[in-house]
Amino acid sequence: MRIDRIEAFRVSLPLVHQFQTSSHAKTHLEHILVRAVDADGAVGWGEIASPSGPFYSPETVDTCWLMLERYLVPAVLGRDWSHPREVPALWAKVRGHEFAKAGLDMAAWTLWSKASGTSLSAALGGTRATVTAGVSLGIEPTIDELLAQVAKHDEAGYPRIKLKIAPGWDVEPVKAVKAAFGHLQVHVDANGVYTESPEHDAVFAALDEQGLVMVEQPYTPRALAAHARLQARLATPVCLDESVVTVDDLDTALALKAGRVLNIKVSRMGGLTAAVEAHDRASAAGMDVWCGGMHEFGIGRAANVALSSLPGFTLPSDVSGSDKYYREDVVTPPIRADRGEVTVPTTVPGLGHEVNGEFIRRTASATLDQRA
Ligand code: OSB
Ligand code: MG
Repeated sequence: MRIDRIEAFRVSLPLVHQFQTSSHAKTHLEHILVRAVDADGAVGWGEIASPSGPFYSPETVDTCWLMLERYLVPAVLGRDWSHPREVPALWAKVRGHEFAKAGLDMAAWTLWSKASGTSLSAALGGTRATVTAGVSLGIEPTIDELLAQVAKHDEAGYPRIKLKIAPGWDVEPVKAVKAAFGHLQVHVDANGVYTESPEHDAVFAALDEQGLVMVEQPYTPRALAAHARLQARLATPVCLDESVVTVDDLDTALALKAGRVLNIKVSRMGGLTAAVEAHDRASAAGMDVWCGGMHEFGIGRAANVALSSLPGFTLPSDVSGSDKYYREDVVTPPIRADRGEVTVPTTVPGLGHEVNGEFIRRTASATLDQRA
């Protein structure tokens, strides 16, 4: 297989509900959608779901655009490969920039699965026909507003709620949600803003009493030893997100026992190829995994659903329906969750959703177009 043309589109969608994390608030999200065309005219789409600012990872939409244009697209165009697993080797000399790489890797997988007449799920090794979705809720202005958000998603049937926490917004909101919604699985995500300090140690000791499914990324990404020390004294599993960017990071985390759960994100790890490898290694080591999200539009969200159909994804994934985030999505049909279950497309070759290329071209604020 050979990709002869790659286009990329910067597309912005308004969010249904503003999302606040420990670092910033968002009302719109801008992602880069990648369209790859092979020598026979077959098309594969990928999504670069980088946040606009460098607060989750060092990457931004602008750095992704620059890397695509200058290094990554030229590395892929006109090169022969027979399986998408071989594609990351084409840009192996480029260090980092996993979000940008993930969009191209995803385009290669969707192109290959479509051209070979298999669903993306089957191509990745998926075995499940439906996957369980959880929702991720941002920091709300008040506990009452948080409880209203939880109630809305509880009524929609999602079995797991993840709450963003930050110093000053942690034990109290968690206790309020656990008290009102005892039947829900609750998990917290700190996005790395806590430190090893008596004050924060007390927060984790209190959260440990709440029967949470996991505590995600309490400390800054490189602090693997600190995560290991925390895991050693908590009954609650520690989950790693930002700490694991490469499969080598996962090896280090396993060696240090830095956490019992892994959030696998296609974007953070540089694509589906790396995500499948992380799944295989973590599952073999007895680590529970689930698929995290970056508020993906429909292309990345459909890829997350396909990935979540692999057997090791035993915990609910952040693959809530498109309607939790966006009024209008870039794929038809949008991703739908029914009582927290998302059906995995298994019969249609490729992504399993039509990409609305016309909408993407019409709304793009910038376009890149390179040919071999
Ligand atoms: O840490 O998981 C995170 C979104 C942006 C940046 C970081 C994170 C998130 C989410 C999104 O929690 C979850 C989703 O896409 O449903
Ligand atoms: Mg996270």
